[in-house]
Amino acid sequence: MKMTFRWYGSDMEKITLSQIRQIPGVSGIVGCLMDVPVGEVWPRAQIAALKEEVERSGLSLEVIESVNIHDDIKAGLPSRDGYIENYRQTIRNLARCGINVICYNFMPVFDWVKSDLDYPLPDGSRTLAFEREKIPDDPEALLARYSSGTKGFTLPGWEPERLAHLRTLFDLYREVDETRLRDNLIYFLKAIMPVCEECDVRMAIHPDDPPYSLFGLPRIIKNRDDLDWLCRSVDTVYNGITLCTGSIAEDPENDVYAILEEFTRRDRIHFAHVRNIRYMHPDIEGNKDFYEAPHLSSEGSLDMFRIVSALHDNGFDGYIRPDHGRMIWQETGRPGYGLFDRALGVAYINGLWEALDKCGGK
Ligand code: DNO
Ligand code: MN
Repeated sequence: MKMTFRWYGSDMEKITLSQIRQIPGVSGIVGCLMDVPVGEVWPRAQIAALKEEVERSGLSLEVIESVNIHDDIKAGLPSRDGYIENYRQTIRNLARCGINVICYNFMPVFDWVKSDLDYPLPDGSRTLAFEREKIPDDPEALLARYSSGTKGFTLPGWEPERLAHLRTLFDLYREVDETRLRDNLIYFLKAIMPVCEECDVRMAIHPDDPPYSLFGLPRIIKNRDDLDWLCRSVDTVYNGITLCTGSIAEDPENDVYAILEEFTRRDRIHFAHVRNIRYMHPDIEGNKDFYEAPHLSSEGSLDMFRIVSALHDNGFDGYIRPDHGRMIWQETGRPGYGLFDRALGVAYINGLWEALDKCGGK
């Protein structure tokens, strides 16, 4: 297992590489180029500069999150081939700079959706939360709420220049149901796999967050069967998964432990996002509201020991990162991506891993 930490770049956030370097056990950064518009080729010089900056601080850069997919590819428009060609070139450029894993998602229009970016917990910390009834019917209203709640940060997948045309984006998907979206994902994967094989770069799809439909948009990476379909449809290790425990478990019907075990054994999990969530109303049938809890098992609904064991005991040797953290100790910044709580997450996951290594784990 290689412990990593997501970092948006020195001009995008105030957390520094030297701070990250001081979190025990973190060996690498999960990086990105936030200023390349979706669909364009990531310039090699810019990737190399990022790599150099990260390495100068004693960390490595082997994972990218995310190289986002242009909506024309997801919607299957004729113009997709040009964007796919760009994506292939981006993979080559990343490979030349030593990148092994690319995280991406295939969610139409939006990346993750939450109802609150600043949900207060009894201990005074703030976290991300999802309450179904707080999600407006009109996505424009959600967009307005996000713009005021993000304190000036651009959330990945919520680029203002793209979402300025929200209606047009929604129109693109009018005819795209789950079947069409699946076909479009396979078309994309088949086109890029030869480049991945040649460059030894593993693709790792992030599950839909939340793993069910919102605003009538199709969702195709929601559960065990979807992941199984993905792996079988393009049957190579280069077609892999970012297993995000929080996202998968947002549907309480998903058995996150069994999914981790199965796909680790199948060698398809190249990257793991490890976080805990707490279901708010587990007693109400069908209710899926949750907030993102501290990583510690007793603070949430997931058993983190079982989660880490599922990876450890099945030979996981990919990249791990703590997922979103709460805002604690007066920290302010990008929602979900403070320094302190994520550092606590790293320490805790490392502690579980060490215990498994020393006693009990296979
Ligand atoms: C949230 C993340 C997602 C993830 C993308 C991957 O913080 O887990 O935004 O980066 O969905 O493409
Ligand atoms: Mn995640």
